[in-house]
Amino acid sequence: MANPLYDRLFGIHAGKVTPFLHLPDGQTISHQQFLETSSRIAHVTREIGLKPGDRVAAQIEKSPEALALYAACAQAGLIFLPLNTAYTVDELQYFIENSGASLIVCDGSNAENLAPIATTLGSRIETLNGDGSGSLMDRAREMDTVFATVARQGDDLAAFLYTSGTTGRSKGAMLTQNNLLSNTWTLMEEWRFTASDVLLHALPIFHTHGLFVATNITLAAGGSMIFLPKFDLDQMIAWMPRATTMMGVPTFYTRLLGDARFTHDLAAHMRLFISGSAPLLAETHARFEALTGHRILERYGMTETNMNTSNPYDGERRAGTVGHPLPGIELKITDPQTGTTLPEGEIGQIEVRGPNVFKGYWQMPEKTAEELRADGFFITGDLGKVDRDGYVHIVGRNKDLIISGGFNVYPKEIEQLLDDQPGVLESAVIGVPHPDFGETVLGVIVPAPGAAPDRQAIMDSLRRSLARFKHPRELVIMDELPRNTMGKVQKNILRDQFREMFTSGDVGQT
Ligand code: MLC
Ligand code: AMP
Repeated sequence: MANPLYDRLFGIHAGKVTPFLHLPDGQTISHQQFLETSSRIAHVTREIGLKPGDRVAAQIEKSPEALALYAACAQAGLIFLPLNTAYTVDELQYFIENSGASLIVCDGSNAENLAPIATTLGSRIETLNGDGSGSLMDRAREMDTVFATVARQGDDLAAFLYTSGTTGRSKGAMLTQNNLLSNTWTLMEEWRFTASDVLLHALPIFHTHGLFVATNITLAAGGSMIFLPKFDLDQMIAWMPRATTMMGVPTFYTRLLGDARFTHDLAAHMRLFISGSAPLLAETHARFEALTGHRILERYGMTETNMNTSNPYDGERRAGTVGHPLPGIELKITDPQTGTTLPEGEIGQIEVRGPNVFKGYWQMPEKTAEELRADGFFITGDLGKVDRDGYVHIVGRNKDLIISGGFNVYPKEIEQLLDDQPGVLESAVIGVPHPDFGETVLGVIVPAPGAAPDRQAIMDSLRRSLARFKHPRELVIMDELPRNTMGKVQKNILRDQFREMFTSGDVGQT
């Protein structure tokens, strides 16, 4: 096949007038209309001078046109680099420079801020707003609706997704066409997606979950999506009767359960509810089943690997576990120190190998070698065990990571900024339980001798550099940080100390 990703997900729908996207205003976009939009965008990229293998960085609101940009990149052989809409200009600068993006697609309101970065790099800026307006679509409208798909191999890169690291520097995970496609087929079959499925899609489309898991599977199956710009309870409840399936992070489920309009009857017709990106509490699983009769299907994945494990469609969906390794994917539990495989039932680091595993981090061979073994096993940084029935349990993380509402926050990045603030001697950033986001960010700062750090000024400074979801919900001042005999900060002691800070209900949002 000339271009497996494009041909198998998008090209197969050429000429189909069946609905692909149902929009909140009641409009529907057919497969053919979607393909025409993406082909027009592909022409724009060609006219700008982009060549196969060039990177397209996109920080844009979720819209049909934004999704069509992904398809256009696949068709033109470009590497798609979607970016969280919450990122600040400081954060964007790093991603754009590191990837060497030739084209930046951004919201019109941000074009001026990004112009200096584009000028330095010699890259182009086109704008695309949430309502589909902007220079990209102005140009696209003038283009032909047919584009000759650029030939690509399965091993060619399709996307870069940036993921932060424990050192505080983000790494571009390079995903090939085969990485994405292999996972798509497997999940489509495992979860029995067909052309009759209508997926309630309220996830962002700049991450693996909303872009690859949700969209690719729907495309491969020939189904359709109710394409909501974001998670909104009113919309979720209004549209659920039209859906057959839903995918969400655990916050989606706890929010639905907290709304009296979400009833047994509203969910009765649904075929499947899937959760992932963060741990689903067994208690949420049980409450959901008690109300709706549905057992949420929990799966486990990562940016670098797409999906690794899943609870079964037909068999027992075991609460508090992420199910079995997917077909074609090997999973082992190893000793973090020695790398040797541990006996069944013992806790160690989770390693995975399969066609889903990425190619490495963009221009970071050392980082790649630290996490991706020569034999193809990827060290996930998650700690877990496999029980007697083969179910994988994730029990913790061997990496310093906080997952807030499904978004990853790496403490190091925040600590580096806190340490630089006036009056701060040192800091520690930890994740503590939060009723809505699962975990939330707490900053602990130690004042320099005789100093009295201004917490408000510190928060204002963080706001300028960091995306909102990374901001500490609270900044606590302590005389010193707990350390072990080696001098290492004992974050577990801090986590225990502040465990109930946001669950006892007496602290507001910062
Ligand atoms: C929004 N805010 C968050 C936040 N999302 N803060 C912390 N954590 C988050 N996840 C901020 C908002 O900017 C806002 O700030 C305030 O918190 C409250 O906003 P909200 O209106 O309550 O939040 P909302 O916009 O509804 O977003 C919450 C959410 C969203 C859970 C719906 O974060 C979301 O869609 N998360 C999904 C993330 C995801 O797709 N992850 C997949 C990663 S892929 P203010 O100042 O305006 O009040 C992956 C691999 C895998 O992990 O396995 O899938
Ligand atoms: P990301 O880097 O955004 O892809 O996040 C991947 C991380 O999310 C994994 O390494 C896990 O720590 C976590 N994760 C994903 N799915 C689950 C799940 N079902 N249960 C627990 N953690 C999960």
